[in-house]
Amino acid sequence: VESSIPEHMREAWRKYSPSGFTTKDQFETEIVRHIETTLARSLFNCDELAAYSGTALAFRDRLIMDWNKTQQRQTFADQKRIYYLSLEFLMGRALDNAMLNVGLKNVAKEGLADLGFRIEDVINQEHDAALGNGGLGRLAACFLDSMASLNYPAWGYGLRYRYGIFKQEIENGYQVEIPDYWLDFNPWEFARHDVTVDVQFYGWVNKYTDDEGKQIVSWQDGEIVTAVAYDVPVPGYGTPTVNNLRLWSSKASSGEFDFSKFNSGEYESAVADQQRAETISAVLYPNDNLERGKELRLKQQYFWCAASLFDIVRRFKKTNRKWSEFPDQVAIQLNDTHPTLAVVELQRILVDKEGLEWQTAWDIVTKTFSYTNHTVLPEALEKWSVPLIQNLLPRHLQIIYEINLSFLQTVERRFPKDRELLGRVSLIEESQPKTVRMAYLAIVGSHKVNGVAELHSDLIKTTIFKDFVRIYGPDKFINVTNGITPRRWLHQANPRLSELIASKLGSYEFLKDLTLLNKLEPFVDDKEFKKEWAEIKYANKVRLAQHILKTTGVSVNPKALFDVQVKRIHEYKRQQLNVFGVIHRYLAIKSLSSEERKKLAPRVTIFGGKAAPGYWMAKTIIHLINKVGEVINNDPDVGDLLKVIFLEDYNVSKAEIIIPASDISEHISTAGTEASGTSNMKFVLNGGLIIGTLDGANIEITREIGEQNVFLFGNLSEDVEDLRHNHFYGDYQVDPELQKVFDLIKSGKFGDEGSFGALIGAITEHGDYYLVSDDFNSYTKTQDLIDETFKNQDEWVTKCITSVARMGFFTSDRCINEYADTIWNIEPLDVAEEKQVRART
Ligand code: 6GP
Repeated sequence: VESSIPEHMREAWRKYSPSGFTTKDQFETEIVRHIETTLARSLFNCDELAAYSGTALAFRDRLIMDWNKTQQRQTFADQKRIYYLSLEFLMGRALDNAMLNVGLKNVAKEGLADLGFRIEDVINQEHDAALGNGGLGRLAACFLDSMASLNYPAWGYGLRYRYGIFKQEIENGYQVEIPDYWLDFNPWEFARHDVTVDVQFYGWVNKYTDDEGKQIVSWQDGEIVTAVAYDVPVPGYGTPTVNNLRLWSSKASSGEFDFSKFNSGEYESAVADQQRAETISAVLYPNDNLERGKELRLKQQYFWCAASLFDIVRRFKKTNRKWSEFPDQVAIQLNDTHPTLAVVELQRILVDKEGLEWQTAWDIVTKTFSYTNHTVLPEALEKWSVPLIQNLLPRHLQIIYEINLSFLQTVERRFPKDRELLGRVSLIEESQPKTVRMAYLAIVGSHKVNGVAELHSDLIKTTIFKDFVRIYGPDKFINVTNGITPRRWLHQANPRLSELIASKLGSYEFLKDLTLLNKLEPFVDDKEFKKEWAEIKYANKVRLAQHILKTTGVSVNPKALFDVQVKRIHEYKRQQLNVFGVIHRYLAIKSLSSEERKKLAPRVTIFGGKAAPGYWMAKTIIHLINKVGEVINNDPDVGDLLKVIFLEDYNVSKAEIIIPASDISEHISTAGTEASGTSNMKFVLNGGLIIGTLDGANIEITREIGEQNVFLFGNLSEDVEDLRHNHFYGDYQVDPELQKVFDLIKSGKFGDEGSFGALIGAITEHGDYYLVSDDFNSYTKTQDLIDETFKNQDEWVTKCITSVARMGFFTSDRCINEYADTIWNIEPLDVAEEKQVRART
């Protein structure tokens, strides 16, 4: 490398290269230095935010050194890397995670105490990095943690949004969205102003034959926007590996506004150009499981794919290998179809820029890419309008048509005379306007396609991708059941439980090998252990109760059963079923005498989650929950027997408080609609039980922990189609108990009869697509069973412990190893030597 220091001068570098703090005194030295010099503050004006900043900077220094070494090690090792392309990374807070992964949280705790701070208060100063909507984005974050913890040479590539997912406030029971400007002080990113890529948009395609008779295709003119790299270190747990997450930020290609315009007095248009460029990475689209086909979104996708591909190809070219070796060095995972243009972009680079033959290039492309599908919901499947692509990416549209042509020719040869098949699998849908089916393009451009839980992977093979299974054979389509990182979701979120487990198992090794949890099972009869277990759950509930009181003003009894449903608000996730169930319970309480009421089990039903700003039904569900809460929480007949809470602004850091405090959590989607779900795993791992439908990963969780430990209810996915049909054509009637709930809502008891009427109408008049009425009876009966079971606390705790002991399968480490073995064909890097060096120093 041109810019490296000559060999004879490297000794000085090595001698002075910092080694980072390990002791409390060193930590204090570092934090005070950072507060006084980096932040220019002093002990006379050091608030908690300054203490957070100083702590973060001290830990960052440590991470950077490991990060640099990791990057060097991976370059020297020169082995295959995995690039995880995701438009969303829902990282949450970084400091606590960094402290735990580096293994110096206690040092920091004591050091901060010496300096006058409580570590919890310092951690709470951090703004969540919320560059994602929900499951898909959080999965990407868990994967980064596992890839680093397992020492895989892995990079994440995403966008550096200036605004993450909006902050949610509840005003008069309605959701209000507040912009999430999160970059004021972000010590976890490094601007690489020297790592830039120019990305082209619009323009036109010039095809001609050069002097040597060669066909040249050149994409000309248009607009250039510059991508600037921002790198975020991703520390592994208990390993020197620190991987890189590279996020691209957009700016005008000159870096400034146009001076000629500026000097000639056209200030506004000069600034407008600059702002248009910056708009590309300005804001995360706030839709979960929904695609809206907006041009700016397509621009985001191409901008990010083009910059990432350029970067990956640049890195490969430094190794001076033949192009045929590209797939031996590079694996690229498409996190849903959002990065599918990367397939087209790589083909463009290889053919137009590097001069490879079409078929040679295409073989390289398909060996490189693989695609994960995260949903079967039709409204979430991306389809881009052909005229839109034509205008924004004229060359890419040509390549898509060429890919389609050669694909359809292959299909025709294999299945002659099946014209309908050709129409069904064409990458182009003959709609008005025509659209490109991105999932089909992703399948054709990949060597493996996976779903995220067994049922989901079966469903995509038998429904939306059925024809492609016929064409490619079944081996291209596989299942990789999702997982979660036990570092954040057990050790960080629930430190006391983690400690209790470690005390029984003899070490924290289970955080690296979660199957070791099975050694807990013999302790289900250990009285003392069970007592401590229950105490920890209670303490977590007290903490959540305090949070509820502080944020909603409602006081809840931590001895009550805490029933939690936190996730994005969506009709398919059926928060409406839950709130109708709550009203049903309210009616039941009201119908009892005060003597009878004493026998009931007190319950707190807790909701949390954001609705997409344009999703009116979801917003109406939030409104109903809040209004129901107002009535029930203030009804003296009810008292502690039932409280209904809506927690504002559900996000990763709030999940870390809520999940460990749950007794029962709800995963109640219409069967066949939730691809996997991942919070179901988090709740069970934290000693909570679940009520759920036979959907997504609930099925596998049940298989692992045993049917007696799960509260299952509702219709099966295979019956959904018939039931829906019956709503229109059979002798269909709404469940009578549910009808009573509707009557109460319609009476105006909770206000706003008009919009709540639409929620009811979706069920009574518009076919009840999500089967709320069909599942209502089974749901409420199962809730009654939960009440009964909870009364026997000893039995309840047994179920919880047994379940935790059997959750080993659901670590994202297992999941990442499966991807590595069956899709990416990559090996972890050996870090034993590095660990020894570290142990000596
Ligand atoms: C989600 C699925 O809805 C969820 O079931 C799954 O656990 C998660 O992905 C991770 O696999 N899908 C999305 O968030 C999404 O937007 C396009 O899919």
